This record gives sequence, structure tokens and C-alpha cells, in this order.
Amino acid sequence: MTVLTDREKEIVDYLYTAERDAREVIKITDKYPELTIEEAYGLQDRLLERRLMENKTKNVGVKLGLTSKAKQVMMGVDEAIYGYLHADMLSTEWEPVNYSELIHPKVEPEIAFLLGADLEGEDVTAEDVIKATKYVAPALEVIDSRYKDFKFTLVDVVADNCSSIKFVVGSKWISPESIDLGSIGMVMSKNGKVEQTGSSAAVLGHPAEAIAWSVKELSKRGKRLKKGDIVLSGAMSEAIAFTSGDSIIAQFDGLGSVSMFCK
Ligand code: OOG
Ligand code: MG
Repeated sequence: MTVLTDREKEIVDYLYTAERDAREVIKITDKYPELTIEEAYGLQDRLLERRLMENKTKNVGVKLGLTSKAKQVMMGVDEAIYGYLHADMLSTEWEPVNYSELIHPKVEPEIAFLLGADLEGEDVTAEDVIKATKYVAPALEVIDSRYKDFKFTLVDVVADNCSSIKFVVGSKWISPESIDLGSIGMVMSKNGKVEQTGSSAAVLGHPAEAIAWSVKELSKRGKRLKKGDIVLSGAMSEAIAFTSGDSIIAQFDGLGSVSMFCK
């Protein structure tokens, strides 16, 4: 058991209940402008411990964020980040996402990696990531920042588990060796109309590079990626807002498609 300071307790409670009650809140750096990125990752850990306990769920992997220029420009930051995926965030294509449980959701296209081996250490390369990957699949990530107007600093978003709320993985999983993961074109449509196009090259040059980056970051904090983890490698384009009644589909060259419906 970790002993929390009063400030940690307050912030964890603030962010946990904001997600639980689908309520937007003022960003934490308005009250605590001196918080550092390291402290933000510490707060994320504490928030996730609380979430695992209260939601009676378990960890299923990691998500990378702000790995593409489009997303960095969109959010006004210039660094990638990571957060965690829990089993209760996994949604399926045939099960609608419930708008009433969300604040101001957006959806973004990603490539999911399923790991067949652990990855750890500060010198992990993109090749090591490919070797450790059993399958890749098309994915949609739903993000729902707990902060008012979806606006935050890097510290705020890291503490808020990088806006994570739901993700959908397509049903077709293929070997990473059977495709050039560095140049996968993608088209994302909402209600039949094209909203975003992108390429996997936008994700730090190659999604496996992005995952190698995350392994180094995790290692600095004594953590690693584990066999069986699902890793979302980061959005390939800007995220788009959706509401009740919307259908979203992302089609990826060579990987197939993944869809989502919001009720
Ligand atoms: C932060 C999460 C970003 C991605 O794939 O870039 C992210 C946010 O934009 O709210 O998941
Ligand atoms: Mg994402």
C-alpha cells in the first residue's frame, strides 16, 4: 500500500470522481502550477491504483499519446506521453459506446500491438518491438479528458491518465512481419463522411519507434511492457468529436477496418 500525501489524495479523488460521474473539472495546474511531469506520473499511478480497486478491473496494457505532430499541434504540446488501459475500457464493435457515461468524447485511429514477450530497458529498438509483437490490429481510441473544454498542459493530461476512457480493437489480428507498419494509410469516417486521413508514419516516424520510446520512458520509472499487453501506439490523425447516434469507421491499408457506434 502506498501512503498518499494530502495533495495526492485530493487530486486523485478529484480526477477519479470526475471520470466516474462524467463531469468536467478545472485543470489541476490552475491550483498547483508547480507540479512537475515526474509528479504527474506519480499521480497517474495513484489514480490508476484507485481506479483498479473501485472499478474491480485489471490492467490490460498501455496507450501512447501525442506521438504525432497533428495531435501535438492540436493539444498545444511538444512531447509524447503514456497512460494505462484497463479491462473495463475495452469496448467491442458490436456493443455501442454509451454517450451518457462520457463528458465530451473524441475518437482517434490507432494501431494496436499485442505483445508476445516482455519489453524493458533503455536501449530497446523498433526492431525489438516488432520481434516481441505477436499481432497488430486496427483500433479506435475514445478519449475523454476530464478537463473543461478538453484543454490542459502536459502535467494535467498525464495525471488524468492521458484522457483514456475506452478503446475498440478490430477483429482481424495479423503478424507484424506481414505488413510494412511504417507506411499504413488510414481513412476515418463519421456517418459515412470522411473526416480524417493519415499515415502510420505520422506516429514518431513508425509506430514501433513510438513503442520503443515508451519502453525507455517506462524503464526510467522501473516499469516495463509485459507479455499479453495491448499497446495503443498513438493517434494517426487528429481526434474527432462524436455524439449520440454517430457511427465511426477507420479503414487501414492492409490491416482492415474497425468501427464503433455511439448510443
Ligand atoms: C491526450 C491523449 C492523446 C493520442 O493517441 O495521441 C492520445 C489527449 O489528446 O487528450 O491518446
Ligand atoms: Mg490515443
